[in-house]
Amino acid sequence: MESLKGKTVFITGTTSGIGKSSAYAFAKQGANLVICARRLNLLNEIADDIRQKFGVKVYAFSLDISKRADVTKAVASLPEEFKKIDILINNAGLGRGLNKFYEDNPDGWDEVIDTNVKGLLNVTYVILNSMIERKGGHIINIGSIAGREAYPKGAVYCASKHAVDAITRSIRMDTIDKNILVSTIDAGLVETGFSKVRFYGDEEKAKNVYKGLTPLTGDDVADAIVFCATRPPHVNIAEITLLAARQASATISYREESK
Ligand code: 8X3
Repeated sequence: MESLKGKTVFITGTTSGIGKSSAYAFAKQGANLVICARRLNLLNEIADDIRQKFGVKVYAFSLDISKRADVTKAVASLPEEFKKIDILINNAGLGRGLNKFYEDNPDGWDEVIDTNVKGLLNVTYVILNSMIERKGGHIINIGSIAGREAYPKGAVYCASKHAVDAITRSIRMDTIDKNILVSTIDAGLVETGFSKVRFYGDEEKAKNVYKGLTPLTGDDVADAIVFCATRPPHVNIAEITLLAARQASATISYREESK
């Protein structure tokens, strides 16, 4: 296992779920963190807790990744000691609604595409350029099973995650001579705030998504991300598809009444 000690890891969407779990998992391995999200208070609490628990350096700032000018400015004005990003984890993303396309609320589309696709492009563009300048880096995208399969009622979310898959593969080709690694982690049912956001705060609907089986946790996915980031230099984990044990595909799961 390659050491993460002293490496700088930039994580988007770090206030909850996979992003938050990743921040703790990388800090535990001695990595310093650059973390961002829209909710600064919560982000600062996480940053303080991580500094205290693991003694690593953490730089936290508020960012809406869908605003390209803000992303460019924020990355350019990182404090000197955080400028050299070794690993970028493109985690920020969301779904809005689970409806047949012709019944869907178009208001959710922009948010999904602007964050999952354009936001990822905005962040990747600036950080990748700095990695190329320094001749090395690792980009780890958080895709989804929705980027491997389309499923009913998921047209826009699935499209956004298929886009992440295409971006991952294209950038891997574009940077093949630049000592850059590009990976994607595509998870299925992970119990985080994802479904609550997708259902606009409806807890009951969110809970039902994971009913009858034991879903993955953010920590399970963070484990896979750390694995991906700690292979010897001649190895690239191009993609990992991570499913709950009782999930066979995006739409096929085995659920038990008692769970
Ligand atoms: C979230 C997983 O199955 O709801 O990326 O699309 S799923």
